[in-house]
Amino acid sequence: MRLFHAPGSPYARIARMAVIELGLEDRVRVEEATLRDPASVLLPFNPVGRVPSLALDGGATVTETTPVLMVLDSLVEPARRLLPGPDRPRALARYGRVLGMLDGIAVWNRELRRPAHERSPGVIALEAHRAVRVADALEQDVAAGGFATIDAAWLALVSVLGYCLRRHKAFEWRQGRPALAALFDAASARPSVAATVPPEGMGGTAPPVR
Ligand SMILES: N[C@@H](CCC(=O)N[C@@H](CS)C(=O)NCC(=O)O)C(=O)O
Repeated sequence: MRLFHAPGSPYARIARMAVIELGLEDRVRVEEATLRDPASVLLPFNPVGRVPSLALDGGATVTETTPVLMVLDSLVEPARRLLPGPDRPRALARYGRVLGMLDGIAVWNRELRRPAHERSPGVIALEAHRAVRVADALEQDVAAGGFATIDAAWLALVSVLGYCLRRHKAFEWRQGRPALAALFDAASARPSVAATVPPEGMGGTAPPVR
């Protein structure tokens, strides 16, 4: 099967890390696709045109991070799976919380990429507050021992934090959040994390939010 990704995508990074964590490199070919491009190799597989997209050998293409993780998980034995089930409500809550933070940061980032006169200060302020609020809650959770297992929530957390360091530089999450910083630094040496670091993007023009 083929996993389409873009090197800067934090969603696709979750799927790419999952391939490595699950030991599926021999079964899943990871291929780069261009985004927002009518000539993208992805479009014949997925008219949505977003990554991650997983083209299965049988012809179906699964898109959106969580369904992609469901397929990858199905390829390994239950004990090794990354997505928490409803029998692990705290882990599931963590995964949803981090995905929600990532969705908000993606909106914030998209707003900052518009020409200055097209940006919405209201949207930027809303998303900045959301990111601070969730990051503060995650800091407390990690300090209390949360995110100790390498699962989908952990992958999503590492991906969103790395995205902010490398690409969405408007949010300096490390400031005042030592538990998140320690988790991220420890994670960085892990092969799935080290092999998927996004390329550096440009910083914003506004002072960063903490
Ligand atoms: N909700 C989707 C979000 C995926 C997403 O927004 N991917 C971005 C890259 S970070 C994308 O492919 N954008 C291209 C586009 O919007 O056309 C998921 O969970 O996978």
